[in-house]
Formats: sequence, structure tokens, C-alpha cells
Amino acid sequence: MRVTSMVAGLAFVLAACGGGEQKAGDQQTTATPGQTAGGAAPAGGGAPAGGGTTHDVNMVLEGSSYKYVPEQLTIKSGDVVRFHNVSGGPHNVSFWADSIPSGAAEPLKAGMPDQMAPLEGSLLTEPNAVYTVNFAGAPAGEYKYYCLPHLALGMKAKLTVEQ
Ligand SMILES: [Cu+2]
Repeated sequence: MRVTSMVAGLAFVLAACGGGEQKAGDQQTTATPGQTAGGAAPAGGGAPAGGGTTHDVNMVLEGSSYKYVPEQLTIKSGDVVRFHNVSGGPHNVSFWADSIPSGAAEPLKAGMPDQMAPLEGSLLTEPNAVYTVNFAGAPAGEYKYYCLPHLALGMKAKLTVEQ
């Protein structure tokens, strides 16, 4: 994770100094590294007044590594997370049943469409496809998840749910 931040920071510095010859637009469409580098609250964090906030996580292939970006994200119970198939798919979202808080399985099963198995989201094969998980009723705690096709390659991440 630290390496990722440094790389993103470097890329930013290079882009800033680069005299504008690079195709900045190409980079921005892939991962929006600026939002994840600082770990600060993303822009436009509206107050979750009742409906909950929508968060975005990209599923990407960077070099030879498959990853969720951001790898760690803190949300509130009732929020929605959209997982985008950006590159390197097919990807999916699978929660380890023994890694989620007690009482989390039922609301998660209700919030995950098209499960291949309990807590195992459908495979996204189409470019730019989106898989949405609704955390309505999800208890606070850590939710570790992984990509079924790429688990052996280390594609996993963590959500922290707060009340
Ligand atoms: Cu994957």
C-alpha cells in the first residue's frame, strides 16, 4: 500500500513537472490516482441524510498486479459501494464469511445482487460493468473481501463499516 501511494505521488509529481506532453487524460480515466493517494475524504462527500452515500471502488490491473482501488475504504452502514470493472477482468466481489462481523451475513446477502454463492458476487466480464453492494443494515466492523478469479494473485481488500 505504501508503494502504491508513492507511485501515485510520483506520477502526480511527474505529471505536474512534465510540461503537458503526456496524455494526462488517459491516466485519469483509469484509476483517478489523485483521490486515493492522500487517503483524505473524497470530494463531494455529501451528508448521508437517510439515503446513504455512494462510494466507488475500481477493479484494475496495474502492471502485473490485480487490485481494488482503494484497497481500504471506510463507509457508513446504509451506504452503497459500486465496484467498477476497469481493467484486467473478469473480477468479482466475494466476502469471507468468517471475516465479517457477527450479524453481517444476512444484510450483505440481501445487499448483493446475483450471487454465485452466498456472499460471492457475480463475475463482471464486460468492460466498465458495475457491481453494486448495498450495506443497508450492515453492522459496524471490518469486511474483508477478494476477487475470486484473482485471489491467488493477491487481489483482496477491506471495507470498514461505521454506524
Ligand atoms: Cu479480479
